[in-house]
Amino acid sequence: MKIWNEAKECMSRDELSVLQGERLKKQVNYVYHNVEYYRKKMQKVGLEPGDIRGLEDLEKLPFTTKDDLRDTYPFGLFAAPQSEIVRIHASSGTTGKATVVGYTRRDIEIWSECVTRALTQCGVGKNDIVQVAYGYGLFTGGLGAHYGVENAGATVVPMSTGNTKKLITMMKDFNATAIMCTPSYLLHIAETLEESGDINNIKLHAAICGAEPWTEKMRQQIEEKLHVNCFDIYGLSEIMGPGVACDCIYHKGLHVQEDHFLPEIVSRDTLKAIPDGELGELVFTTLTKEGIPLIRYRTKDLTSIDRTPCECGRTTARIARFKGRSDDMLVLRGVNVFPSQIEAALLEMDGILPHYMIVVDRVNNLDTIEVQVEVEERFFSDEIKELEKLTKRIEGVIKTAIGLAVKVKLVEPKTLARAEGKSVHVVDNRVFD
Ligand code: DLL
Repeated sequence: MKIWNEAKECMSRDELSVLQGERLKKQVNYVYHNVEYYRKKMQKVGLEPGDIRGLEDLEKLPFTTKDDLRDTYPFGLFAAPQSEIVRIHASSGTTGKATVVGYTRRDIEIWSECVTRALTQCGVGKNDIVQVAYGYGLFTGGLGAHYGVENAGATVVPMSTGNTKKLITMMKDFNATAIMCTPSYLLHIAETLEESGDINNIKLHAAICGAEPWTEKMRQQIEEKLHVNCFDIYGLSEIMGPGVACDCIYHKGLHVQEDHFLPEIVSRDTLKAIPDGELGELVFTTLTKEGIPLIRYRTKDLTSIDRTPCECGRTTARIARFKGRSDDMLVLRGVNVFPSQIEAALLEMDGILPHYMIVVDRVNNLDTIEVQVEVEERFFSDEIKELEKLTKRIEGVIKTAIGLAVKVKLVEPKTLARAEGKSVHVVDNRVFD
């Protein structure tokens, strides 16, 4: 099977380490001289660019977290001047402030190449018609996938999200051969196709799914229902967007584009490197980024790494399917949500008590969100109509805050369990193994 960039994807591990070491030195030098925040951060621990002589010095560098991006909102971590930035993307933040990232033209070219490499891994090339049904806009999914498909020479159909009927009509009429969307949305599409009796009238052979946690079982269900080969694609806006890693036809882990992104797996407790194969937090250092290069960015995503060669011929390290996150960020229908966003929205309202519980479930493969909220006693003596009105109002406020529809259930004071230690605001009933 074709490999898009054999020179980079099949290097010996020794050659790759040399390349990564060189690029790391350059990237550290670049951020030191172009990002004041990083310069100060390095100076604080007594580091100068010359102290980083190769991969062996990586651990000397301080970590970067989402908070660093928030503290420097919106452009404080940008290393390139605005005149070189050709695109901005953003993802949701805890306090209404988004984390903002910027790309130079070269960043976009590298991103496109990474997505093209991923597509090639999935057997998708210029003879394919690919429906991109990730959201287009500030979210990196739609545009990131789109540029990669074009770069592969395939035909892109920029569907975005939100109109399943039209998507299915076009899937049939255009003989689409591949689709890129969240796994839960694809299962919804599959069920809609089953209901309309169209499931055997489609020509898809590949589905490239990601942006949210999912299980091997879901992957198999998609394959069975749609008769496709289904792949897992990973990325995060801070590092690039989709295409940081993707699995191949052997489905034994997601190949990291290691010549551009240097992965580490660290212990959740000590933040020190742990042996390959053990579960820990994934950390990335960008090696070639110009717009917003990040040093040792803590993704909070939990996985393990395998650096042995893959049957597909690629030598790049593979990360295992994600086992969850080490913070409280929820990924709901592909959207990143922090419980504190919901809390802040609730507490703005009159009559709402500071006790709530977010119950997440997966029904028919779609995430459902119920927010149970304690409200003052007086609302329960009012007419049912008043309660309904309040419910709708809260639903509206939460939707504005997180961009997702939720179901609100009002409960009487002292109904929700009180925590004795750290308060618990989320019950996630989804299973991810
Ligand atoms: O979700 C980028 C993306 C778009 C990836 C399309 C794949 C496909 P963010 O919105 O910044 O970026 O969210 C990143 O989503 O840290 C993970 O927690 C989660 N995530 C992304 N891909 C996967 C995956 C995009 N394949 C956050 N499996 C990440 C599990 C994933 N979780």
